[in-house]
Amino acid sequence: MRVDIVTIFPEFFGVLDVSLLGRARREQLLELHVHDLREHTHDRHRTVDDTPYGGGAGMVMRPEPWGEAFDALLGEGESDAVVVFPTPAGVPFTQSLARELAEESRLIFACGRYEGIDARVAEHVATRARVIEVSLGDYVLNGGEVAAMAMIEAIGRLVPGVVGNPASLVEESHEDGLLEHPSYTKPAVWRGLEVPEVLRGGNHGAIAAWRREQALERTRRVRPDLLPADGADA
Ligand code: 6GU
Repeated sequence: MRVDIVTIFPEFFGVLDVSLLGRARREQLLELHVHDLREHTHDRHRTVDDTPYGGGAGMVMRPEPWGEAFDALLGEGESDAVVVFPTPAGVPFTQSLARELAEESRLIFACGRYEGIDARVAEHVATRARVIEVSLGDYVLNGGEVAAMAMIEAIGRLVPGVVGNPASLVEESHEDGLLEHPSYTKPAVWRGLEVPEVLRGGNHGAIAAWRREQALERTRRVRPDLLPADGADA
């Protein structure tokens, strides 16, 4: 998979060199390219923003640098890339969207700052590629950079080969619509706290049933919105 990121803060993305994604990058499972939006400005101050039409607080990113950046990335004709605009006004980013995007050959993340990007940019890019505006959740970040990083990590680890043991992807929170059961390792007793007996038994049927019950209980307690409204087990 190839991922392009356009940002006025390329240095944010240095962390993509460490850990699992860093290795995936070195092994060429993920090809990541970070682009500085200011390369597409032509004035002395490398201006990327201006005051909003209609008034109001804050600044809006001007469309021209974005237009040039997309011209450079998309080329002529229709592109097979999916363009992601991280924004708190987008559709929720979920594990299912991460799975869908992990199947794509090319993603472009357009990271806006300030009060957003002139709305014509997404409208224009949508005539040349598939565009989605995506939000991490119901809170506000200063810009799309940290959100893009979170999405790239969630998507990147689903690309085949990035996570060493694919079985570990199956048992996680959200993969089956439930939160994950609690996990334990050695020692069996730590500071007076015991690992549940059933996990030390080796009865795999009993262990699976216990884990499912724990996952259900935890989901009911902290995320009842994830369960079907009729109260039936997921
Ligand atoms: Cl994707 N961007 C920004 N700026 N804030 C957010 C967000 C995205 N998701 C939640 N808050």
